[in-house]
Amino acid sequence: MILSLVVPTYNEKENIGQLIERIISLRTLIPSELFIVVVDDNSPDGTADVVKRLMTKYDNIRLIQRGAPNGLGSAYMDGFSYSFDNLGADYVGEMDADFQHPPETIPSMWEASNKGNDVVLASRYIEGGSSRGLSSSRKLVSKGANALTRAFLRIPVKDATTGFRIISARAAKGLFGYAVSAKGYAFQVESLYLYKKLGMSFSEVPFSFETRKSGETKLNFKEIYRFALTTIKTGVFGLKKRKGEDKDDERSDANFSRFGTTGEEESIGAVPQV
Ligand SMILES: Nc1nc2c(ncn2[C@@H]2O[C@H](COP(=O)(O)OP(=O)(O)OP(=O)(O)O)[C@@H](O)[C@H]2O)c(=O)[nH]1
Ligand SMILES: [Mg+2]
Repeated sequence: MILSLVVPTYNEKENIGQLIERIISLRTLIPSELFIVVVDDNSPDGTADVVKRLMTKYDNIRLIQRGAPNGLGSAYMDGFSYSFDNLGADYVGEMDADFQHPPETIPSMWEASNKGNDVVLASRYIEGGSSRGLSSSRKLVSKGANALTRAFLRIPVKDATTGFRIISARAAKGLFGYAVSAKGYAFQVESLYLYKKLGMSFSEVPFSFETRKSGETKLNFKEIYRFALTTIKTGVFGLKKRKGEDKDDERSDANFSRFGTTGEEESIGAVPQV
């Protein structure tokens, strides 16, 4: 089984090297071929140089370099696309570069994946999990985002906004057929919504969300606003199938030009819930 962990980075020079070393030290606990795919958006701090240096030491690291910050969603989509096309991945993983997602949780996530779960979420909000790395204001945002997601998208999990995940190829490949958000954190709930509509199985394993080790957050008010709007829109209108190069479609701003298109226009799950 091939697992490809995708790690988006923007100015994570202080974190990414240590993170890669720590993931690699767990290799024997993850009985599979493991790749780490870093998607860097031309970080001015030289994050990519750290990754390049480690690529001379380890043969299972890949680096996708993009021209400018282009959002979390599109970074994951590009990382997934690369993992399927070039590495033959059976599973893809999502994690932050800043140690908020402790690599030591990966083995228990991997175990849950191997029990046949398509979507394995590392969860702060089940027994054994915690969000101690979040400030009280960020806790409020996180709880609010989860409440909004529950109300509008009805996804059967406790932590719908977690960014620490392992997804089966059959689930993640479903994303390429739909107009999911290219930008930002909204991708996380839209993708879960789609997995639910595609009938995928879910599982949550507990983890402790830690404080960012170094560097600065990329979460801002604009992101929170976009997240809320996208969650509500998705709950009400569902997700559109991708229909090619429609420049007027606000959601086709996705930088997914090399992904397949369906030519169809119907939505999935377009059931008004409010
Ligand atoms: N390639 C790429 N990576 C990004 C972009 N935005 C965020 N990231 C990375 O995505 C991960 C999550 O971003 P964070 O800023 O840590 O978001 P967060 O965890 O919600 O915020 P903090 O709690 O403050 O860390 C980090 O590894 C970032 O470097 C982007 O536009 N492009
Ligand atoms: Mg973070």
